[in-house]
Parts: sequence; C-alpha cells; structure tokens
Amino acid sequence: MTMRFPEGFLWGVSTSSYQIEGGAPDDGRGRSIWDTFCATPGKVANGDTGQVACDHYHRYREDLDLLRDLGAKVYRFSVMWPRVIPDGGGMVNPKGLDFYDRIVDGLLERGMRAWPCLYHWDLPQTLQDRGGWANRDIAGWFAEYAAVVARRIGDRVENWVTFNEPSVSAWVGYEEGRHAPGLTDPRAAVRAAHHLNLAHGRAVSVLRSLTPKAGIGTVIPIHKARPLPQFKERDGHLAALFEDKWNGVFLDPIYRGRYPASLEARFSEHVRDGDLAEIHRPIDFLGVNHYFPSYVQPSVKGAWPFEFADPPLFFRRTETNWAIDGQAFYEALLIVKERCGNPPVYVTENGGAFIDVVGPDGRVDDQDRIAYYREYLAGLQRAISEGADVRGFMPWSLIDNFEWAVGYEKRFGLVHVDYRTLRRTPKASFDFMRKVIAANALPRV
Ligand code: IFM
Repeated sequence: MTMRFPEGFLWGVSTSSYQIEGGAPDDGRGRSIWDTFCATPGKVANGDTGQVACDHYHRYREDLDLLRDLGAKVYRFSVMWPRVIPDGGGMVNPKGLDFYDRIVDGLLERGMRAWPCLYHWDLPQTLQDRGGWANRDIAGWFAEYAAVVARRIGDRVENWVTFNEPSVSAWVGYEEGRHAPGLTDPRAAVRAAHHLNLAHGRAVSVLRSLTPKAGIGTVIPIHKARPLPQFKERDGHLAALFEDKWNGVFLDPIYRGRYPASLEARFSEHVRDGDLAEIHRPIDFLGVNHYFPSYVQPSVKGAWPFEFADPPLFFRRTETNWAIDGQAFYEALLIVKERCGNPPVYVTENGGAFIDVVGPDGRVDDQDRIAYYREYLAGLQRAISEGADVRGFMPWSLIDNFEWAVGYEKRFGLVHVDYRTLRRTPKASFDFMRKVIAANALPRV
C-alpha cells in the first residue's frame, strides 16, 4: 500500500552557498557578513566557520552525482554574492561566475534542472559596511547583481529564487542578533524587512526582462503559530500577530500589495510611494520552507508583545530542539492557500537534525530522520488532498553542512559528511528518499 503524489510532482533538493562551498580564499571570492560573524568570538558554536565547509567548491561534481543518484529532477542551490561581485557592486569576478556556470552545466549534463537562489544570507561585507539591508540603496545593488548572474547563466535556468527566508535575515540578523550581521535594532530590522521586499520586486523586474522564459519565485519560511494549550483563549491574538510578523510581512506585499493591517504603523515610515506596486509584481511560484510549529507566549522584554515559547512536552524533538509535528506542516500549507490565493507552491526546505551515528560498517542508519519525513510527507499529502496547490518537494539538505550559529554540530543531510576527510556517505534516509522519488509515493509502514 502506498500514498501517491500527484502526476508530475517535482522532486529536488536544496542547499546553500555559505553552508557547503568552502573555497573561501579561492579565485577572488570577497568577504561576506558570515565570514565576519564567524570570526567574532562567541557568535558561532565551537568557533566554526564556512572557510572549508563541505569543500563543495572543489567537490561539486561528486555532489552533483549524488543528486543524480537520488533521482532529483531539480536542484535549488544559492549563488554567493561576494564570490561573483566581491565588493557587492562594481567589479565582477569572472572566476566566481565560472563556478556557477559549471554547476548549471553539470546539472544539465546529468539530466537535472537549475533553480538558483540569489540570496541565502551571505551579503558582501562591504555592503554591510554601508548599512546592509537597512540602507534603501541595497534594492538597486541587488538588482544589479541579479542582472550580472542572469546574463551569465540565465539561458539555462528553469526557475529563479530571489531570496531564501528574508524574514530570517531581517528578524534574526537585525533584531535578535543571533545571525549575521548580529544587530539588535528592532527599527533597523523593520527597515531591512522592507528593503528585502523592495529588492525582491526590483529583481523580479530585471529577471523578467533578461530571462523571459524562466520562472521566478521567492522562498518564505511559513510558520504555524499557536498559543500554549493552557493559554488558548488568552494568547490567540499573539499567535495571529506572530504570523503577521513572520509570514504576512513577506507574503502580503507580494500577494496583496500591502503590509498586514496590524503592522502598517511600524512599516509606514519606511515605505515610499510606488514601493508596494514594485513588490506586488506577479511571480510564478512560492517556495515554502517549514520545520516546526511555533508556540508563542506574552513578552514584555522586546519590541513585540510575544516571544517563542517552549513547545508542549508531548512533542518529540529534533536535535535542534524543534518539535516534530506533521500537522503543523499541513496547517502551514493551508495558511499559504488562504493568505495568498492558493498560488503554485514548491516546498523548498524541510528536514531535521538528528544524532547520526556512523556504524562499524560505515553506514548511518538514521531512522529518526526517516520517521520525520514520513510524518511530514503525510502532512503534505493531506494538504494537497484539501486543495493546496503544492507541486514539488525539496528536502533540506543534500549533505550535512554548516548550520549557521550552531556550526557543524547539527546535521541535516541525507548524506553524511566526515568533516575530517570530507568523505560523503549516503545515509539510510537517502535510500528512503530515493525510493519515494522513484515511486512518486510514500510507502506505507
Ligand atoms: O540550514 C537552514 C537553512 O539555511 C535555512 N532554513 C533552515 C535550515 C535549517 O536550519
């Protein structure tokens, strides 16, 4: 007995540049805000950095072979802005572009399609020195960078992704300070959020005119927010506000041409005439990332009247302490259906960190990760059966990689990476996903 996915359902995999590439000093790559953040004592667990990461910059052929062996049809990778334009603007680094050219050709040679993402958090440090996402000029800088990449690889791109999780860049990078650039300035965070949206809109216009045949989308992590069960009545409004902050700020300008009513007052000082029309340009799909349900509780500490709460104890958790709940995934997909008018959706990230033990035979039997995917893929099928227009799924991630502030301790890959030898070993979850993809179905237990 199996549970089938719709005909033509698209299977792929996602990765990101800073998390896997390494090759930091090579071929003229510039410095990113994550290089700076990692070099700042106390910011990243164990002092880990992305200098070498998985050395994908040199071992990309092996990784593309793994993608092919998995049966992936598409690959969402990200382009590192400072590899291509080391100072963010001005001089272009041809060797950096060559690398992404090789990736795209390598995919096509292996029968796969390219979905490059233009921004997965590695901003050139020189642009941060000029205010980064809090500086309105960045919308223009981003559009120029998008044009440089489009001119070089755009003839072979199937779908562009403008941004990966702009909400994390704004809220975690500028307000909470847990990610680069490490600021704790709520007003700058709101400004950054608006400029990330504006940059998206400008890039859509550039990409449409330079690559009219390619599709364009963006990737937003969709949160299903809940009050703690014992405070359902009291905190329901906080969950709604939380979803406005994390989902609505990035979805509503694109799909409704405005900011959520609850947040208009916070945004109005940064929004100029014409901005919302620029952001409200049609896109072809929405990428949805989702990992865990978000529990909220009141807070009087920060700029918002809520904060993350520890989820109820009955949930199983991943190694990053994220509650495992396929029901929340299903609900997140229905949020998109309702809030955005049921656009075409690709799940562009989903997965979990677990303790991966390398057995004496060298194998990693990651049954916890397989159980996680079973539960989440079942939630996905339920959303589809209720009319959500979900067209594809990309697990996070192909290989273990640099997990930002928690360094290399947490592993999300379908493929194990030995960070001493950089040897890749497919885990049991790789075999599981390969079978799911081949059958276009979730085998029942
Ligand atoms: O590793 C990250 C990725 O870069 C963005 N989305 C969440 C993943 C897991 O934390």
